[in-house]
Amino acid sequence: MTAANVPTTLFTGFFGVGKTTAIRHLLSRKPPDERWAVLVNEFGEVPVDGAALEPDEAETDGVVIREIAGGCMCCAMNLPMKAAIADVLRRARPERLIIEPTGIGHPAGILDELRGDDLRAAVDVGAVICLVDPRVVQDPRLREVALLRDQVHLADVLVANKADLAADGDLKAFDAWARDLFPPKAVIETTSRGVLDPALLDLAGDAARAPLFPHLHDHAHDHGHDHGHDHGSPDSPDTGNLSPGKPIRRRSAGEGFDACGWIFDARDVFRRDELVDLLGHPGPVGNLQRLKGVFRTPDEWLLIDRVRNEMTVMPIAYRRDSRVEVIAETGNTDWTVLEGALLELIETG
Ligand SMILES: Nc1nc2c(ncn2[C@@H]2O[C@H](COP(=O)(O)OP(=O)(O)OP(=O)(O)O)[C@@H](O)[C@H]2O)c(=O)[nH]1
Ligand SMILES: [Mg+2]
Repeated sequence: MTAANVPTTLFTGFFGVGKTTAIRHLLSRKPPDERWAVLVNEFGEVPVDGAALEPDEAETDGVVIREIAGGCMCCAMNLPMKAAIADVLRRARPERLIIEPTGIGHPAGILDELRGDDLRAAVDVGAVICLVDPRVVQDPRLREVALLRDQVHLADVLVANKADLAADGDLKAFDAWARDLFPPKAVIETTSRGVLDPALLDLAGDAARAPLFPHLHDHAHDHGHDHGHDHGSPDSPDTGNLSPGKPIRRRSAGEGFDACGWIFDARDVFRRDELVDLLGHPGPVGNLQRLKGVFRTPDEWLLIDRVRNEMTVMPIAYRRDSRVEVIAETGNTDWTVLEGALLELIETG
């Protein structure tokens, strides 16, 4: 039996705005007897969101997480995304599908795929939900960067997340800006920690919303394939040959950003305080946009999550391997120095 009309929701928004947090919250409200699938497409080659989404043991029922690594736009809009959607529908047979593209993914490409001949019958595309940080609404970048404008423009639902970190003035500016957009949004929300009404997943989308910059995703190949991953196998790197002290390193680049990720053997144990200190001040990394990692430390496994200068550290249930992904604006980042510093923090003996 093939999948038909699986309700599908797309979460968009820039690096670190809170997409995964919102999805995690919605998963926590999933009716216990339903099966949901989440497809996460990350910019770098070493995906970490899957670890963050991995539910506690008690909640594993009925949630399938699938990651596609190397989500620079050329790939996200291309075969791997379509193949991954078809594959997850076929294998997981979900009753609901949630898709999180990379923070710089162009939603038009994914929507084209979802509404195209191959997937149209399988999915029922609901509202597109775009998260923004209300603190940047007054930042000219949101108005000028074509990609971010299209993320906002194509959304049916616009959510100001991280309201707890925003000033009243930011929230007022967000509201005025959001209400002024044309065509108008179906829903405008303000929230913190991604707390959203699950009913948004059943809201119909407006397929007539057209991108302002429809050719943006066609041009993505201009950046060249210096990220060297195999387009035929979009899954996480093979970790079969890992050994202690010898991490796998994967670099990628595109759209003005460089990413580097490492996966360490599960037997590598990192000295906690120095690790937190290093990732808070990671030396010769240019304009750091995003850092996500899971690490084994002597007492517990930690999720370390940094969005520009804001960092959080918390225990995590994931135990498979230590891994970290760093995204910086293209520049003079020396990844070798960071790798050396990380290796220094592995406990010996
Ligand atoms: N203070 C605060 N932190 C938040 C809120 N929402 C998310 N965060 C934190 O912001 C960081 C990034 O959240 P994610 O949910 O991973 O963001 P994302 O959009 O999925 O990030 P990428 O997938 O890397 O683009 C995490 O440390 C979250 O805990 C919020 O409302 N308030
Ligand atoms: Mg995410």
